[in-house]
Amino acid sequence: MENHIFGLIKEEKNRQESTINLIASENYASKAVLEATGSVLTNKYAEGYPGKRYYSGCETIDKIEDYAKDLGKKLFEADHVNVQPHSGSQANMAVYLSILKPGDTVLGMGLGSGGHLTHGHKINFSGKIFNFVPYNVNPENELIDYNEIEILTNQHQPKLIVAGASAYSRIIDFAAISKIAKDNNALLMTDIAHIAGLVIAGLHPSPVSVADFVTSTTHKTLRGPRGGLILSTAEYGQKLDRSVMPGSQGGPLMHSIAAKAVAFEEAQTPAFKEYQKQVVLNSKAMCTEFKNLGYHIVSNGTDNHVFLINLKKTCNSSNNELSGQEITGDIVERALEKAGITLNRNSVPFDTESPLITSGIRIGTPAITTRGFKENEVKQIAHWVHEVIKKRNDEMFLQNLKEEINIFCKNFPIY
Ligand code: DSN
Repeated sequence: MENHIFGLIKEEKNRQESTINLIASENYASKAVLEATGSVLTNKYAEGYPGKRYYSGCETIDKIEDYAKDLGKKLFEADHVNVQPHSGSQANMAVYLSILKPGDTVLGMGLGSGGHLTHGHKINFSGKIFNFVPYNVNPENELIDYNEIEILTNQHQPKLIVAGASAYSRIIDFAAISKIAKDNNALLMTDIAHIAGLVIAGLHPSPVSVADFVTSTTHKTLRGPRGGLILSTAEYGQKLDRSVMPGSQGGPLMHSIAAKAVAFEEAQTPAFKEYQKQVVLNSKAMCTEFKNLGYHIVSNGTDNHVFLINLKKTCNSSNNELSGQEITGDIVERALEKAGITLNRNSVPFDTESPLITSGIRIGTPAITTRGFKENEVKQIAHWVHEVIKKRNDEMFLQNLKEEINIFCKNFPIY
């Protein structure tokens, strides 16, 4: 079928195939996931849960949701799972509404330290409805400061602590935060949207046995369809389900739930574990290459799929090529886009620039690893990024590099 929108979908597919994607929260879903997402399941209304729907004709739908739940529980070794959240934000909202009242105090990682909007930012529903107190990374080493979490918890006696991040490159000690929560009679929600795939593969400690709630998206390292999920202890299962539907959502997106089940099946395979290992190897290799080029990596390295570069501190004494340059995240993001490399500008801890400008960029390896890039390729990409930063005003250079990257990408087809 050729019409305007299908032409544009083709155009977007070509963009994805011919450019390098370093956006840490994106990935390329398998053809099977795409097929389930684009299936006739999109036609069906199924408000409610398996066996308790508000519509007839849900016999097959029930089997699909039950199957997705069984796989999800097995994959994460959780007591209870809800696969209906339309997104990570909806998942977080459903947890908050299941246990908090407006005005309740919650501790969450500040956006500037790598947290997420829904972890209490004042312009987000979370910060508007609840009294969020932010915790930040240590200004010296840029690592989560567990002492500060303990002090703030003692001081504010939150009902809930939210752990997890969108831009943090180190292992998070969920067990330590759980102990602080328990000592203060607070509940713990961990948001593993970014690291879910690493958790499944055993490359990051799982929070499932130490947290009351675990939320995630399904489309980042997990490599499924866009969507969310929530895991909880058996104790909170019923409350949580009511908070998702009817509390904060209506009809579930059954095509997306089916695609989540397909992704869960894929995540059980040895190939998925190998993929996650390579994601981390690539991240570490690329990070080291940037360090060798004189860049300041936030927290001085990475343990996972992502790392941040503070462009304001790019220069060190061994690299005077970059010294004294006034570079911001937005300038680098735009120049890289012209050269066929996509990533996002990102605030760095205690950033003095606005979130629209930023002093940093965030680099992630989930997508490029899916298309088959290994250490050699990611080192090459680090050098390309470096060249673009140096020659960001040279339009001819950026155009030529875009063509070179297009040819390079043809060796690594996505679909
Ligand atoms: N927008 C996602 C990210 O890029 O990390 C978080 O929701």
